[in-house]
Amino acid sequence: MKHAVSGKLFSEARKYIPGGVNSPVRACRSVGCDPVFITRAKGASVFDADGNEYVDFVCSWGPMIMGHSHPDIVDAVQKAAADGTSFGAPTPSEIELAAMVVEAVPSIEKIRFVNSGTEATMSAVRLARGYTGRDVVVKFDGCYHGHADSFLVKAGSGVLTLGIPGSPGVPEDIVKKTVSIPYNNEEVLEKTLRDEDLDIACVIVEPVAGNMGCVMPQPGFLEKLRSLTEELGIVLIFDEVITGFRLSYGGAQEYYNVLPDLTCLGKIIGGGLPVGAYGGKAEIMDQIAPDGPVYQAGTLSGNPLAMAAGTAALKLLQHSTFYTELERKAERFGEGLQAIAVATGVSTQLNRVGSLMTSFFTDEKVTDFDSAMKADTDLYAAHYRHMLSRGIYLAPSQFEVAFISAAQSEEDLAKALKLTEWSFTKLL
Ligand code: HOZ
Repeated sequence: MKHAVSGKLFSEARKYIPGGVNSPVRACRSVGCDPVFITRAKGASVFDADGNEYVDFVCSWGPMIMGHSHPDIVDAVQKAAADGTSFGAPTPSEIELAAMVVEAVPSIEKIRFVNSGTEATMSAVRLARGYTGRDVVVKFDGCYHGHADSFLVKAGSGVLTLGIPGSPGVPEDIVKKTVSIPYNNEEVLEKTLRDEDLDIACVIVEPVAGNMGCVMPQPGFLEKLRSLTEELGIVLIFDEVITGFRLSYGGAQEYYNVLPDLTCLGKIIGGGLPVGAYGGKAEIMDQIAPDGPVYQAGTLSGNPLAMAAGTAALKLLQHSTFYTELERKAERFGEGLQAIAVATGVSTQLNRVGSLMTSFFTDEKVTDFDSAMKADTDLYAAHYRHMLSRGIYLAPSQFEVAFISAAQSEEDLAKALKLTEWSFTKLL
């Protein structure tokens, strides 16, 4: 496969954009190659500027659960755009999407739309602090909640991929207000939450960690988190930016039957347009301005194009067999990956829940940040390059997830499995 045009575009991009990208992982540094530049996408495929086609397992990092350019979503966006792209005023379309989310997500009684997952998480934390009158945020090592100051402590995603321990520019005083503890460790969790010297406002968690690769909650972990936070009056925030409308129509909280106080959403609820949202108990949400004193605002919040795309996407997800079919497809694909690992003798650990999965290049179980860090990232990098060269578009980092979409056909997945076998054989 030739990538000459992408190569030229990357050189051009680097003149104007730091690192040539608008989000660090896209620079592909940890997989030892330059990024391909995508010009269009349809269904399960993305196409690069050189005309190459790839089966897409990145799915725009989650939103494209229906695949790309779904006609219903494109139609909804085109119709909305014809009526104006932004008003900075209330619109009927935001009520429609808000009502659908409130109906779908068990713990959400009221919701506020913002423009990204980062905005959602930072606003939810401010709200939790305002509501409780306390300052400290507890998070989990390797979980990623966007790039707001409070979260860049032992964070996942690009921070982990690029090996950045924290970030210059985050004031020490803010770091002191964030406590990061191991994921899936009930003992440390209980000790931390019961520490009377800590003035804990909230715990924020990805109910399935998706930014150190896919790491599932161990049985009982989310339940313990819920019961402790409830007992201690600490606000529990689920960051469901990835898992919302992904694991089930009601998200991870429905899937695991554990209900948080606040939930952050993004990705799928925007149907591929920039969106974020946070919602939860009315008693807490009513603390937001103008009803309450906690301030948060946004010119493009509730943008009519994003609302139209999100509403169209959610309608498609309401099909009665949507999630069971997606689960079955993902399960078969996961089994195929495991069979290849066994047959070729390449040690991998497959972590999968629903249509989210990561094959870690390690022979030890991956249950937290430390075990994820044992993965052989050089092996992943070589595998990534093999797969890219044959038309399979994976996340350019061992510490991200692969997404299965409704658009991937059995043939697409069979092709990916065949090439995985070829790649693994070459790795030995
Ligand atoms: N932090 C995102 C994945 N977990 C990457 C987003 C992007 O590069 O678009």
